[in-house]
Amino acid sequence: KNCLLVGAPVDSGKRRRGCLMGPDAYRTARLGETLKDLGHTVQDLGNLRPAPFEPDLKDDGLHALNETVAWTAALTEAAESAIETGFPIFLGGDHSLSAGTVAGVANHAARLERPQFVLWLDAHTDFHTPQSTGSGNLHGTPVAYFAGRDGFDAFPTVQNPVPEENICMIGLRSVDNAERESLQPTKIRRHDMREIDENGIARPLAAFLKHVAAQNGMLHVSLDVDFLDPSVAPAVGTTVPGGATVREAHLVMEMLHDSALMTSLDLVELNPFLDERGRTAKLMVDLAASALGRRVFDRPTRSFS
Ligand code: DIR
Ligand code: MN
Ligand code: MN
Ligand code: MN
Repeated sequence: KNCLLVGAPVDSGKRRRGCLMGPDAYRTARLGETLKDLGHTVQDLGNLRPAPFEPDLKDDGLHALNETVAWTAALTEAAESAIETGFPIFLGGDHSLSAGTVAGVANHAARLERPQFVLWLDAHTDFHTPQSTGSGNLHGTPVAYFAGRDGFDAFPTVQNPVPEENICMIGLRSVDNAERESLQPTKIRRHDMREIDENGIARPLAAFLKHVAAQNGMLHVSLDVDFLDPSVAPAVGTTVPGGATVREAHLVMEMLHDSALMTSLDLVELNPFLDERGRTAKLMVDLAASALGRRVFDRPTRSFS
């Protein structure tokens, strides 16, 4: 693959600061060199900047709305053009960045007349609207945005919303009441940690990958650090106990590689200010490596269709 590293130091999606250091932490943890060693070509496109915006002077209800809208505009454009030339890996930055990256890659898929799919690996559903959010933190809203829910009038209009049945969430264990009520009637595939405990993580993922393959879809994967258990990934502002183990997360990534379906990737919510000597950054780099072909032994290619 031609891997394009796109730095997205978005730090406006929540009040606790530090995600702006994420892209450089991935570089320091040798993401680029690691992917080159796996045989990929790697281009680091540097860090993006938000479109011009009016400063967010006061924090009433929604935190840093103008800045987050400006990032969404810049990221939509950047994602749409990056995916033309390679496999973009968006280095976050908090999860509000996925409003733009998914909207952008979905525009590209629409031009190719292929359906866009999204795998959301997160403790949270991020299905709030700017009206339903209790925290006012817009990193809790990107799925609602790219799925085309109402209430995002301040944001760029989503040209190609991702259909509900094309979205799969795995790792869920912290869902606010308003999110649960709006999510439950939808066709979004949602797999909470209880289901993973009972059935394992491979089963729901294999079913989703089969669905993507059957429709010749483009697959965007959005990996939130808090998908992982805080004991192995402490560098995130919203830790939730009971998350994915190191092996569960690697298995997801290894299956994604074997499927050959993934077309773009977000690494989000890393807050290096909270890390322990780069340990979380290194785990995220190792997970990206598994998704891009690192393996212990060769295996026969696996078909999910
Ligand atoms: C919470 C936290 N549901 C909120 N969301 C997070 O603020 O809306 N998403 N941390 O990743
Ligand atoms: Mn998230
Ligand atoms: Mn989360
Ligand atoms: Mn949330």
